[in-house]
Amino acid sequence: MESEESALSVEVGGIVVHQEHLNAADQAELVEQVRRVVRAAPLFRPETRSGKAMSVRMTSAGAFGWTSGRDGYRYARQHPNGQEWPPMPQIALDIWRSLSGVPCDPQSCLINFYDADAKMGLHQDRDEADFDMPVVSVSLGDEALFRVGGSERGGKTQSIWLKSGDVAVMGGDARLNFHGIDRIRAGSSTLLPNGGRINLTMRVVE
Ligand code: MD3
Ligand code: FE
Repeated sequence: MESEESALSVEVGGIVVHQEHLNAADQAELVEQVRRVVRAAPLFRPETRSGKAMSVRMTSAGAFGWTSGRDGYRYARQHPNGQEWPPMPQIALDIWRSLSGVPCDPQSCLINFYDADAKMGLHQDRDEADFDMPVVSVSLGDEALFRVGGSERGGKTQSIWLKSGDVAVMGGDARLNFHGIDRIRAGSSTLLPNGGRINLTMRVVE
């Protein structure tokens, strides 16, 4: 399997985007691996911290997954249905091993599904124990307008379209930068037969 070295890598707001890191065949295989996860751990719609339903649907793989509920927003060892999360997609794990720059494996692979209208507001990822550990993200399907700022809310931001097969690595000072997805460009990819976008983010949690 995995990928030739990325054709191109660009830096935006301290985040390194390895463009077209995954070739078409590996993208299709990773989609199959994601489908296997979703069959075992169905997508659900978490609530935001303010209690509204998010437009993005989610599930997870690996030892820990992201959940939201009455007891708040947290990493948990079980899906809301009470079962443990399925194993991480192998292609995603291989990407982490080649690009994360750290010798340990991720403990969580969050899988976000965006339909044409979904978005994710600007936020920081700060529920992990060690911010020296990077986050590695893989985009599949329709293009997404990704926005990244600094570590303070309200600062300047930069935007970049993330495309299918792109891998973003958030490490160092960029790890606590505010970021979000403003919109999805419907119909920009044929990878997913019904359209939409899948994003996988791998993290060390503990
Ligand atoms: C920058 N996901 O799951 S991935 C998230 O496309 C999340 O689904 C977005 O933000 C998505 O938390 C963006 C790129 C990303 C992920 C984690 C980051 C950028 C990041 C953590 C720190 C800084
Ligand atoms: Fe995030």
